[in-house]
Amino acid sequence: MKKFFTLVMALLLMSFFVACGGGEEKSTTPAEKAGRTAKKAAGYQATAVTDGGSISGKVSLAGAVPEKKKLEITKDVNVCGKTGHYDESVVVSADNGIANVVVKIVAIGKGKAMDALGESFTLDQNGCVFQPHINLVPAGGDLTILNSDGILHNIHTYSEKNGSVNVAQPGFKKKMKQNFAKAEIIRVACDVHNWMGGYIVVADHPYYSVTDASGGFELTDVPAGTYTVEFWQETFGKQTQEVTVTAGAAATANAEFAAGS
Ligand SMILES: [Cu+2]
Repeated sequence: MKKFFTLVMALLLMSFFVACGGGEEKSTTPAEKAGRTAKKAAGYQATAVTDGGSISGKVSLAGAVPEKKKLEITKDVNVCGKTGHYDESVVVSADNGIANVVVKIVAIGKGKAMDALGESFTLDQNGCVFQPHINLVPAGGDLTILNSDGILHNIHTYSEKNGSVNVAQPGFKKKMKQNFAKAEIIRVACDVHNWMGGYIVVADHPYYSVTDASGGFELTDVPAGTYTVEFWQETFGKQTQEVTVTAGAAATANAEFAAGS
């Protein structure tokens, strides 16, 4: 009996030490993290956002959902023609949500750290399609460009603020990198396959989002304040809205584009 009692006591003591030890995590405050990861984005200051709010919503198309336009594949059919290709200039869900709309806060001076945008940024050429169609990349950061197809592609960007890129990427060159210094939305095309198109969105702060397949988006950890939110769609252009965010609360900003607008 005495032996049993000693064993129970030992187990109790062990669990006590395990419980205490588990709580000793090395913590990093948001301020430390923000300071450590502040990138070169000129004019933007990373600070700790302790009681931020959010802005979320849906971008919709007014009127009937347009029919998907199938594209004709005229080159490298054995690689590019494996899957169907559709026009991506307006991608609309069954309930009128528009995908691939770039949503951003205009001219926000400070807030969460730049790395909230993500850590690696990759544009793949896969099946002779740019994936993803819209690529976010932080100003001063690298975009990794992959060629998963094993055939010749030619990356060609149409930029105004950054230098233009016009580089062949033969099938054997699986990976290359490009740096974009200034905030801008840049159209990217392939000179070999004229149906290939996408956009590189160079961000000078982390409050950017791209709408998902159903048109939804969310901007998180937004410091309280009143902001201009911009919605950019490659065919319909841009529109803005004023949105007020209160500390710790969720604000809604829905937008609507009309076909032909
Ligand atoms: Cu190509």
